[in-house]
Amino acid sequence: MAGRIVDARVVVTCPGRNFVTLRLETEDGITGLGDATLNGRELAVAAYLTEHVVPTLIGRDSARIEDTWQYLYRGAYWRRGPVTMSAIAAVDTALWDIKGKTAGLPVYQLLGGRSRDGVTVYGHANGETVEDVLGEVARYVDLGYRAVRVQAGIPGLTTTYGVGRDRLFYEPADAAIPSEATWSTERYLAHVPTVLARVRQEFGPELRLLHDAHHRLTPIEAARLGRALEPFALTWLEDPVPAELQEGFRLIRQHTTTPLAVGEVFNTVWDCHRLITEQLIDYVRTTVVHAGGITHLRRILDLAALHQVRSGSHGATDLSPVCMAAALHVDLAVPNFGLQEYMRHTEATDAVFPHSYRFADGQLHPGDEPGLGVDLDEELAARYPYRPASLPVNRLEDGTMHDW
Ligand code: KDG
Ligand code: MG
Repeated sequence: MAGRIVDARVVVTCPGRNFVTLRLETEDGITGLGDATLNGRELAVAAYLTEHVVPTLIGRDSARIEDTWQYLYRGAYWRRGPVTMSAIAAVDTALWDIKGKTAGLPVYQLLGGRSRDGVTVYGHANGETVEDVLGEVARYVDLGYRAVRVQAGIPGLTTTYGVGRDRLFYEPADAAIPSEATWSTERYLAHVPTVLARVRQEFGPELRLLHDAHHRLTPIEAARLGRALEPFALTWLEDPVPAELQEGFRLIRQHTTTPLAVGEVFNTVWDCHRLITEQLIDYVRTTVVHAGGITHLRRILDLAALHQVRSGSHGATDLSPVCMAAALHVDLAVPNFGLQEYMRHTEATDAVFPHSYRFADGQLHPGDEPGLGVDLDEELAARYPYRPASLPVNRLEDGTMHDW
């Protein structure tokens, strides 16, 4: 028995980028960690936790994960939204960590045990030119990856989403006041199919290829892109349109057989229930941290399983190793796992969050330590104080605000 929660602390640290972590401790001295990082809005979640959640946790039975989830969700009255759901996620994840440690079992065992041997991941190959991109894809293949997301610079645009300075990680939050990028759908639609064509030609039919449109198209533009990409057999086209409008996917679906993935900005099942039940998407990309923790992600994936929609959890560097570990336990257990994104963290981040998950042969393995298998070195974390950093904004070439 782990017993009652006696301490709850929010740790904000910036080992290269900002992370918000909740650490819970029980009367029996068992600790649990939960990721609460929301890129560019970190302190909003930290304040939500500190001011409104932590006081309600002290004295609460750490074993009651579902009841605590319902308390924080229904009890808030102002439900849903990324800040609230990231805060709930942090508590939920920490409680699963505690339950695993109490039982002496890795979390995936509590979720029903393994459904597969390892979690297949995709890396993030990017470059300004097609030649750069080909070189980066080759590097991922050499590292053992079986799936690669391909992002390229667009001729005529100075910066492009997904193309960064660092090779194994990509950090778009680059300035305290959002930097401004320029976007042209016409230039993008003219160029991207030529890049995917080259990559498919060079690497053959077996390598799984993906591409992220990052919410910038209208449904009919996305339909056109999906159709143009059909010959290159993508595993998925991600976030083709801003997804507030779930019905928008019907139009895309009518025109293309390119599989669709969406969900990194979703917070609850209510953001995607129509997409799932009408089979308008193929992969749902919600994450542990932004969608209410392991408890709620599992609920979304159970609905998805009924409709042959698979998981594709977001795994960018702005989700901490605590979230990555939690995602891997879910990935290993659920019947409808699809693919897991894996953008590597910096060495400094890995040092602050020592973890048992390991990469081998294109797969991640969460390890068999009780709980999540991640720790937080608080002394080291304290050496990296918070630094304000926002995600960029986008304007069309004539200055009109556009989706980033
Ligand atoms: O914070 C925003 C990033 O997580 C996002 O831009 C990364 O789209 C992304 C992806 O698929 O990794
Ligand atoms: Mg994405």
